[in-house]
Amino acid sequence: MFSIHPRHFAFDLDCFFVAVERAQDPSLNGKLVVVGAAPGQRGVIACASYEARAFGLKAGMPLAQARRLCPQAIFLQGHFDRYLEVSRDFMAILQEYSPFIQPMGLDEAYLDMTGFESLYGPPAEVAMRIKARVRNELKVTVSVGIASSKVTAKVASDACKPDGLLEVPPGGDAAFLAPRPIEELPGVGEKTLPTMRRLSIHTIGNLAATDPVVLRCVFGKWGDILHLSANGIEHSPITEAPAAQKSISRETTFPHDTHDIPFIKSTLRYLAERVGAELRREEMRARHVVLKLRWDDFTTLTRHHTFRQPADTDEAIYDSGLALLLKELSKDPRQVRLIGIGVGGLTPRERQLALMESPTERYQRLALALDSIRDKYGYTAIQRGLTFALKEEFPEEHGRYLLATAALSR
Ligand code: TTP
Ligand code: MG
Repeated sequence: MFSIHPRHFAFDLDCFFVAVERAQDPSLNGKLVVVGAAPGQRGVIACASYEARAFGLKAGMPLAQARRLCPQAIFLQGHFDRYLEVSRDFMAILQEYSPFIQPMGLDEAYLDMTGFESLYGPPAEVAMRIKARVRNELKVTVSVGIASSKVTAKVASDACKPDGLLEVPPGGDAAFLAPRPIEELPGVGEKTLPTMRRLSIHTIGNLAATDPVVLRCVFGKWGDILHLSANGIEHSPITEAPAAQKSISRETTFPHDTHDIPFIKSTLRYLAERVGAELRREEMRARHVVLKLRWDDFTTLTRHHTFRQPADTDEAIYDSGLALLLKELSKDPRQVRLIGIGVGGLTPRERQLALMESPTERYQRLALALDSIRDKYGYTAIQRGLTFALKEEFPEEHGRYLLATAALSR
């Protein structure tokens, strides 16, 4: 028998707002970049690049002071919509790996992966895969800490920034935390720090060794939590499964506006297969399909089709999406800028009691077989002829196509 060790992952995107700006404008790489407000405007720093942090710039600092300290920095107003989009896509990736997710703001989340080893392999390996997906799909980097408690995982993810991965082995939490400065412990901020100093608590180990009765006297109930945290003991497990998902969708903006029907069809097929794969992974069926199109003038439309019976095959999703697409393309000469396909009205998949295997069931078995091959070897390991056209348009990496914009959205 083997025992199951708690494995909590803490994810935190590196230098989030600046990273998103750099993904859009690579000429900002390596430069002193501050996201706060446009030149001449008042406000505080939201995010300073690591290069700018070396000059003492940090989040919360008034921009006027930042300009004095570092006049050569590039000050950007930022694109909050885009940060929200990346954040949503980031959480969507994490959610694919465990339903036990606890988002902490836009760029940070805990994931409970306890007991998932038989499914994904060693925790550090799945962390590497998630890091690669975030890099490829979102063009930003994420640091990951893995440990038996969320607090230790968080300290580990901060300690390995940027683009790091640090796993504290099961049972190693207290020893990992002990020598680290007390201010690295989440919850110990500018307010608590002077009190800690008065109590001669300088390292997390000092806090762990302090009598909890003393801590309770000084910090009240919070003292107990601090004591458990310092010892690397979990006090608030991630037990909340997110509310049932109501829809699954994938969309992408084309590298250039197009009315090339075979190419649009291939892209639709690819997106439909990705939607189908997720639908089956969630063990759900869908009642309807939604097609989304954005024309070159940015007008957007959605069209729905309801299945006679809930479906989960790529064929059902694609065929309905295609019918809706061809109808629109035949009557509208505009170029397509974006295409998306989604499914809704999700209902759990239950076993059917049919005595004879219907064509639908054969498709279902085929889809499940394809999914398991792709889970192992990537999307491009096995393809239908129709999506081959994508090879010429989109680069391929780690067994999937890199679409011009993230193909992940819900
Ligand atoms: P953080 O994760 O605290 O910082 P960061 O991602 O910029 O850098 P790090 O690599 O150290 O994680 O915050 C995430 C984003 O939240 C940050 O990019 C901008 C925004 N933010 C603010 O708008 N105001 C703030 O005071 C802070 C701390 C962050
Ligand atoms: Mg961050």
